Amino acid sequence: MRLDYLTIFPDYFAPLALSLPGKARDRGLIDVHVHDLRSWTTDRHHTVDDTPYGGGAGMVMKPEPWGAAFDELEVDGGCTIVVTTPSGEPFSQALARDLATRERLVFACGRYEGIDQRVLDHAAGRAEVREVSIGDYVLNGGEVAALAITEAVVRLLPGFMGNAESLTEESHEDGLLEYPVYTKPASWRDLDVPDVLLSGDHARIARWRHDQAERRTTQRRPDLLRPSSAAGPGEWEVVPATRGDAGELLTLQRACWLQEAVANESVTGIPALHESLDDVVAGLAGPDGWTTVVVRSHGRLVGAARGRLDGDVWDIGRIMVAPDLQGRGLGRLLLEHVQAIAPPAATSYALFTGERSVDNLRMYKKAGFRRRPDLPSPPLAVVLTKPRR
Ligand code: JD8
Repeated sequence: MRLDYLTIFPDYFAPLALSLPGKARDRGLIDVHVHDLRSWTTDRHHTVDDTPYGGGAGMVMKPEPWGAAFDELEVDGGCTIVVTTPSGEPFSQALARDLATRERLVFACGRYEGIDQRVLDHAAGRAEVREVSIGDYVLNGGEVAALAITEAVVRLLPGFMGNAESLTEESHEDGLLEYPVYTKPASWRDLDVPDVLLSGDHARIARWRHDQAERRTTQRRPDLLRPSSAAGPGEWEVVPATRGDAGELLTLQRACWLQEAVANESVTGIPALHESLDDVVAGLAGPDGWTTVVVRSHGRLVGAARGRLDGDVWDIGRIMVAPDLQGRGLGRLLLEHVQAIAPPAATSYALFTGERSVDNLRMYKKAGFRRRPDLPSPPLAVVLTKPRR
């Protein structure tokens, strides 16, 4: 992954040579370039700011140096420009995973009161632009946020973490906060390590750790456990799934795939009918790479879908609508949404459904998908694909 940083304080990025990013550079996993924005100014004072139109305190960053920088950095060649700003979308582990799929990130780090809005509007015509905030507090500039996002993204790059497995157990990976950790000595200043951890009983240890993680999450971050926000009737809002949706998702998928089983006279070949709650939680947690979205109505989970990147194909799956609400366009809404959230690396879509699922087949054909008998498909199912326009 190539990483470019545009800033008037290039020294802020000296830490990139240290710790994690340092190792990633040595291994050639990342290619870092830090640029001083002033090198794209034309006056002898290297001016990058001016007074705000409409008045008000502070200064605003001028557009010209940014435009010249984007030109020289050739941002048209398929990069993602990450503008760190307090008014950006919230940074999260899910967004970190998404950004980790990019070939190149260009960080635009503002200062003063911010960057002239035309810079972002202009950039959006040349590359994917993500305005991102690392939290609801005010910093003096975008550099610290760019460093934080860099660390969260780089450590997810394939081949970076010695044991990728450890990534799956982390906070925000499975929707729970971390359990407490201990090391030697077993007793320290009259404080002892919990006996369970010295028991060698791995199942009991796993249960204890899970309970601790749930307890901590309930106390400190109940929002992580609350099912995703409810939309009123008619306002079907597709939102990212949370761990708190798992139970209802399991119920909905069993209801929907029972219909599929009846339609296709097969129960055995349908994984969705054989999954446990833990399987659904794991599917939500992210290690399998799925991005899951849900729809609620009256607080009830009535629809869901998911997608993940397989090479340059966006695999779409588990599109489901509550049986009593089918035929009202919710399936089409979910299909449109799950296509729209595909990352730039995806050049086509793929999905499969039961060969006798006539309603599904009609909906997919209407949406531009075409059957692909030439591609391998699960038993009693057909694969459909669609090029990305
Ligand atoms: C970029 C200028 C300072 C912000 C007037 C203070 C991110 N989570 C975050 N908090 N703050 C930032 C951030 C702050 C920035 C810039 C990011 C560029 N400032 C401005 C508006 C109010 N000053 C951030 N990510």
